[in-house]
Amino acid sequence: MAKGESFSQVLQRTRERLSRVLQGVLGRSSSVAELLEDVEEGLLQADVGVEVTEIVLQRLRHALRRGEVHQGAEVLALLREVLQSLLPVPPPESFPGDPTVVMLVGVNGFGKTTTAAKLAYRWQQQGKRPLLAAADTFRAAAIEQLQRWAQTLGIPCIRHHYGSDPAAVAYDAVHAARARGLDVVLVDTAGRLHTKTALMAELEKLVRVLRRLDPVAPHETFLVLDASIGHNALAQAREFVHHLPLSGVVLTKLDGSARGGMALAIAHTYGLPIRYVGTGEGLGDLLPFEPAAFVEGLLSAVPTAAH
Ligand SMILES: Nc1nc2c(ncn2[C@@H]2O[C@H](COP(=O)(O)OP(=O)(O)O)[C@@H](O)[C@H]2O)c(=O)[nH]1
Ligand SMILES: [Mg+2]
Repeated sequence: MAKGESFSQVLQRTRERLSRVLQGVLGRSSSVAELLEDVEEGLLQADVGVEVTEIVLQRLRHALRRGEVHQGAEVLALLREVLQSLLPVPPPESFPGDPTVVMLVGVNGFGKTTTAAKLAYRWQQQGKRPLLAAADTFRAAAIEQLQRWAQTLGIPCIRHHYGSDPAAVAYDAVHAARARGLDVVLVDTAGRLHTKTALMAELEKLVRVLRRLDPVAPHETFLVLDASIGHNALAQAREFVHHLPLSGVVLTKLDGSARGGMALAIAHTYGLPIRYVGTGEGLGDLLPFEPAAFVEGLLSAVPTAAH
C-alpha cells in the first residue's frame, strides 16, 4: 500500500511549469512589464486559466504601481498571498449523519470509485465504520471494482445487479448502515449513461431518495475532477455543478500532472472548495486539501533567502 506523498512531491511537475514565474519575480525580468509577462506565461502553462491569471496580474500590477511591493522577495510574498486567497479553506471533516452519507459524482474515469475506497480507508483509520454503496449500476465492472475494494478494506459493500436502480442501492445502503450501526455510507455513482440528461435525472433521483431517509442527506456531495486533464475537466463536469448540491471537489491524479494550477480555476469557476487531492492509485494516496501547503508546493523551488 502506497504511503502517500506530500503536496511538494506531487506538485513537482506543475512547479517546473511555474519556474518561469519565479525566474521573472526573482530577478530575470528587467522591467515590470517583463515581470508580468513572465508571471502570465508561467501561470497559463500550469493551467491556472486565463481568468484567474488575469486576476493575479491585476493584483500584482496594482501593488507594483502603488509602490506597495518593490523587489523579488516582496513580489513573491504577494504572489503567494494572492494565490492562497483564491483557494477557499475547506471545512473540517465532520460526520453529522446517522449514518453520514457521502456521494461521489463526476465524469467516467475521473476517479470516483477509487476515491470512495480511499475515503473509506482514511475514515476507517480514524476509527469510523464505513460502508460502500455500488450505485454505478451502468457498468458491471464498476460494481466488481467497488466490491474488490470493500474486500481489501474488510468492509461491507451494498450492491444490486447490473442495470438496477441506483436509488434503490443507496436506499438499501443507508438502511444496512443503520441496522449495523455503521457511521458512513460512501455512494459511488455512474459517470456515464445513454445521455447526459438521463444521468442527471438519475443522480437527482438518488438525492431525492436519500433525502426521504434523512432530509439533510447527502451530507457531502463531492465532484471528482481529473487533474491530468487540466482545465478541460472543468468544462466536462459543468452539468454536475448545475444539477447537484455539491459541497466540494476531489482533485484526482495530481501525481504526474503538470496542470496542478487548475486547482486555482476550480474555486473561481465553481465557487467550491477542494476537499481532497488524489496522489496515486493506492488506498493511502489521498491528501486533505490545505491551501497554504498547496501554494507552498507550487512555489517552493525558491531559494530560502527569498522567503
Ligand atoms: N495516478 C492516479 N490514478 C488515479 C487516481 N485516482 C484514480 N486513479 C486511476 O484512474 C482510473 C479511473 O479511476 P476510477 O476510480 O475507476 O474512475 P471512475 O470511473 O470515476 O470511478 C483508475 O485506473 C484509477 O486507478 C489518482 O489520484 N492518481
Ligand atoms: Mg467508477
